[in-house]
Amino acid sequence: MTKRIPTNLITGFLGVGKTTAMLDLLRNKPTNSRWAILVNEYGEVGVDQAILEGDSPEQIEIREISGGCICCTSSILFKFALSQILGSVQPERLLIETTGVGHPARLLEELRGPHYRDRVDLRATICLVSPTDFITPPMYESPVFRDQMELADVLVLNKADTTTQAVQEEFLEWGQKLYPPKTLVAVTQKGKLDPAWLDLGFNPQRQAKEPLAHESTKNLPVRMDQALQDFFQMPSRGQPLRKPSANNDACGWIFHPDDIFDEDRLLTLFASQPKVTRLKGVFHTQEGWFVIHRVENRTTEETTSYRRDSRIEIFAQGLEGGWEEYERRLLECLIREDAKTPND
Ligand SMILES: Nc1nc2c(ncn2[C@@H]2O[C@H](COP(=O)(O)OP(=O)(O)OP(=O)(O)O)[C@@H](O)[C@H]2O)c(=O)[nH]1
Ligand SMILES: [Mg+2]
Repeated sequence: MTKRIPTNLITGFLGVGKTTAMLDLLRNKPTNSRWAILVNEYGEVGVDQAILEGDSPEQIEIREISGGCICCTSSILFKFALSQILGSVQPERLLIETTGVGHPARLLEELRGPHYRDRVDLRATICLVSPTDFITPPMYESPVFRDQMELADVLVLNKADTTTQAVQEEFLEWGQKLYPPKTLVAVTQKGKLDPAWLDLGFNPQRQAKEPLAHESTKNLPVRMDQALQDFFQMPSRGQPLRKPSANNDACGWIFHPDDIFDEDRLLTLFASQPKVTRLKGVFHTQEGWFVIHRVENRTTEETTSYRRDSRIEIFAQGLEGGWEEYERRLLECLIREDAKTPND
């Protein structure tokens, strides 16, 4: 009989620290235990796989599905990747990161359904919450945010370093009153999750309050042709690939690996964009390769060993000049050939 693979969903809104948490779990996993990661990115240009690849303690099986939520637009691509993981990779554990705007209900249903239940041993769904989202009343109006919290077995306030003790206590008190009761409510920082939480049980009684949240996108045509086309497209120097999302609320770019960015110009550009909800990218700069994040008006930068290309994904609404103008500004951050010194 095939072994059922222990599987967890890591959910949470944009930029709360899901990938950071997965990296921390990978660093602390038992040596020689083979894990696989499936990451879903809403934007067309996946960045999380690059971040995971560039920072994982060892070679790890990662599959990324970008360009929509795996619960709707990209569900066929999800099934394909999952079957491949279950069939050929056969990991000892599978972690699935949903998109920050993803609605986990249909995905959980699918994983519990007849097709996967003999192969997937679904365990606790862990939802991370950021203090800013927790204390921002409009977030409770967001169906996706509400159901991510509703469907979680383990609810964790991350980024404790960015908030007060009072907010942390308020979160614990609020989380412990939710019904059906959460298996665990906790506070952490830097995505630090106790690996034992992964083996807590999954409670099938948890119901989505907003099951139709993604209904409008459920029957969008399968995007196989786009996926294939993307596979064969390559950027050339100074001419990145631009990939806006289907409803234009996000856009991604892939740059040739030999395009070198001026780090200061990039950071200045990102700091001057109040309408950007979330930005993440990997950049080849004159100082080396960096992962840059912008979330909640904070920019952070870390080195990475990823080298394949520079790539960026942005969530923004109402950016002046639209994506074309943004691309022009990104291109202005490139170091021109004739401006390079012989040592570059
Ligand atoms: N200050 C602080 N920053 C954190 C913490 N955890 C994660 N971050 C930072 O938050 C940013 C986003 O982290 P990610 O792990 O990429 O978040 P994510 O939820 O995977 O983001 P998406 O996949 O885009 O939704 C990064 O700059 C992290 O370094 C924390 O506990 N405190
Ligand atoms: Mg992520």
